[in-house]
Amino acid sequence: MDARSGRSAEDAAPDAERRMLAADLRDCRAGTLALFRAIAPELFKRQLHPHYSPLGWHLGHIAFTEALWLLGGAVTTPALQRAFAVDGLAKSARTGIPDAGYVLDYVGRVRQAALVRLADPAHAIDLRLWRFVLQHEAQHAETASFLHALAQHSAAPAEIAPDLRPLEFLSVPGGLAAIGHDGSAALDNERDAYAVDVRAFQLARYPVTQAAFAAFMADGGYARRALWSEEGWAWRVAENIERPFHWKAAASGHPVAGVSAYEAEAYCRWTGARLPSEFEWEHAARGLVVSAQSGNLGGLRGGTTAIGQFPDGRGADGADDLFGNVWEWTASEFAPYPGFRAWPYEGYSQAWFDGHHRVLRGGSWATRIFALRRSFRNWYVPETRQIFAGFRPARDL
Ligand code: AVJ
Ligand code: FE
Repeated sequence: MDARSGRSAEDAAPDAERRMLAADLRDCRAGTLALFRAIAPELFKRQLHPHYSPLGWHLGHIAFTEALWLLGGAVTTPALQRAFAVDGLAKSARTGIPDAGYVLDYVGRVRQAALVRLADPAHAIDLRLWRFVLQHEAQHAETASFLHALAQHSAAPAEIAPDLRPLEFLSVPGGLAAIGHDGSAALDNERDAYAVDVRAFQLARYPVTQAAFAAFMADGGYARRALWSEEGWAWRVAENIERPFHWKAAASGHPVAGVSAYEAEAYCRWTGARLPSEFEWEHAARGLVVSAQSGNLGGLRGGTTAIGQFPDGRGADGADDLFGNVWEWTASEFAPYPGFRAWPYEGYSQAWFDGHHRVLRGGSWATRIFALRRSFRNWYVPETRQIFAGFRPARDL
């Protein structure tokens, strides 16, 4: 609501770009607040896993980042900076953040100040920066979604009947693949857009289902050393991993979720395949534009859905579920594209071009559509399995 005119942010926005931005900001924020309303108060400051900050930290960090880039740091006090800046409190000390009510008030005051600027035609806005902040919020909201799932996680093994049928593979023609994106929503790691020569290959039509993964497990996949990389086996043994993290009952036709890149690769070796490169994945998604119809997206369905439900999201070669449902591990290391320039700060992407991070593509059921496109790159270390990630194999032709 524009305090002066009393009109909604969209109506108050002086031009179409700002109106669209105002609408996306409102939608994103509504999703973020709905998520935090569903979180039990005692979870707000609790560290649920040593690798991740408490849920409440992500909410405060969303506001801190918005104030930093859109308000020049206004509204944020030194104490709030210390609490919610990435280089503020150590992760383990983030249980000491302010109470939920105080954080929610901070979030609201930052947004109010931002909307005043958005509604003011005299205030020039950097569309790319505002879209960065929007996507930043959406990404932390997805992190809060998987942390919330982690808090409700039950270790009870679900009985999933193995599907022994061979996977369906599609042929993807080779050629010059259009990689990356230069539009105002593009993040620094998607630039500069360029062409990559991709050889013809085969790609599984669907992400691997729980039932198909159960066949790997039933055949001793977790115990067979030969199926695992050196690193993967050492990790599997050290962490005593025996099944996917988000392994859920009565969902055999859903994509397997909560597997690491190591588990994905072991399955691929078991079936005589491999993970696709991120460029092969982007090529298979050529021509697709993300919309609410292209996949299970936006947290609208509260979890994964059975494969093959979104024909509007079908790729040119017939691949389904490319967008949403589960992120898809690729064989690609997170690395810069030619012409890469760190923006808006080095810590966003550049810090993670360290040879230890893998690219994931396609978004999950919790990913917001304005924080996803076929060129969008997510990245995590290969042993990560709390995120909503699965995979689909590829084969050389
Ligand atoms: C791309 C999701 C791995 O959460 O660390 C958010 C995105 N970067 N704030 C992350 C991000 C800075 C990043 N991921
Ligand atoms: Fe962040």
